[in-house]
Amino acid sequence: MGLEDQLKKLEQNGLSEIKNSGDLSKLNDIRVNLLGKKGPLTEVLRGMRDLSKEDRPKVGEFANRVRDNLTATIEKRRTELEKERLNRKLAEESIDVTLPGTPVAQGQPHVIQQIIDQIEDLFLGMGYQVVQGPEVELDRYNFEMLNLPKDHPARDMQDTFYITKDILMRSQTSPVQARTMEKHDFSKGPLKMISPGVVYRRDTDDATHSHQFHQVEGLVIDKNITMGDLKGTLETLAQELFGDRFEVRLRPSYFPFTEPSVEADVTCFNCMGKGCSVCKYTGWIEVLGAGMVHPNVLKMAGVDSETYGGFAFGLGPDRFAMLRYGVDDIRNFYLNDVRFLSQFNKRG
Ligand code: 2NL
Repeated sequence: MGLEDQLKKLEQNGLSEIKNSGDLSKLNDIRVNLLGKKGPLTEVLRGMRDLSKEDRPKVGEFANRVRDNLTATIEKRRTELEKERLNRKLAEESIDVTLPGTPVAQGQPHVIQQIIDQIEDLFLGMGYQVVQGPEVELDRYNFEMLNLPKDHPARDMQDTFYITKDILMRSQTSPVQARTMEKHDFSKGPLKMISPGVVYRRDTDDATHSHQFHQVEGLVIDKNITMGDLKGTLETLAQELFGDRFEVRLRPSYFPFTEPSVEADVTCFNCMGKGCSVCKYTGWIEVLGAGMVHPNVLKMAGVDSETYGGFAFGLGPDRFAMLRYGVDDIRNFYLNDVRFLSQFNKRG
């Protein structure tokens, strides 16, 4: 067989081998076999030494074309196989974007804190400052400065956690207000503050009593503050926490630190004032205590009680939460059972 025939046969065999090659590594083997130094093409080209000078360029050109054709076909096949491999990979590794995601457990502020946050936002919006203070207090700030005389029953060892004769766990957040009033420079403007926080009483825990609970107290001191200012403020608070249609009613009461003192009721959320078992058929629910700051309290904090006066109120976020969510046992708030607390997860 002449060299040209050998080349033609080699080309045909090569092309069909390339066409039938099923994967990239086989294709590479084929390329090395066909075109490598020990391959048939090199072998044929070596035979060109024996050709005449006239035949050599013609056969040489033919051989080059065969090599180029084989090389180009191998490249084409390689591109095809690579594309196939990529498509296979994409199909195998495809992500089903419609699959439901893995839920991430998310916490939320404690339900009592949610209520405190809401109260803070409201009063911050009305220009009040939010002030915190120590839970371990001096008797002086917790009682003395709030016009609670030494023989007052609230100062009884039975009712308060005393640490020493003069140091106690605060039984209200008023000491924070006494401290703030004492420091306030009234020539720079009025004092408007709320003090949210934890307070302590020596109570035996039951459905309606907890030895540790929360209080938010509010205090405004300025010239010409009236009971009307107090009532308007409490109405704004009730409507923020319960809804637009809620009204506030003040009843006379007694606290040592206010004179006059009042108890504030809001429209019963259950019957909207008609009378039901929740409000004991009065149409009203008691939610907080308040009053005009007692002149003695002003004097003891170094405030001129002839020029300045103000109102104060104290409320229990625990009671608010119980009313709002129909919780009948205060201890639920302190057991930290996630099954209970997660019910108040606004994020669901
Ligand atoms: C309640 C209601 C109240 C106050 C707290 C207060 C604070 C200062 C001056 C005057 Cl610094 N008053 N706080 C006033 C009225 C009621 O709490 O049921 N307390 C046992």
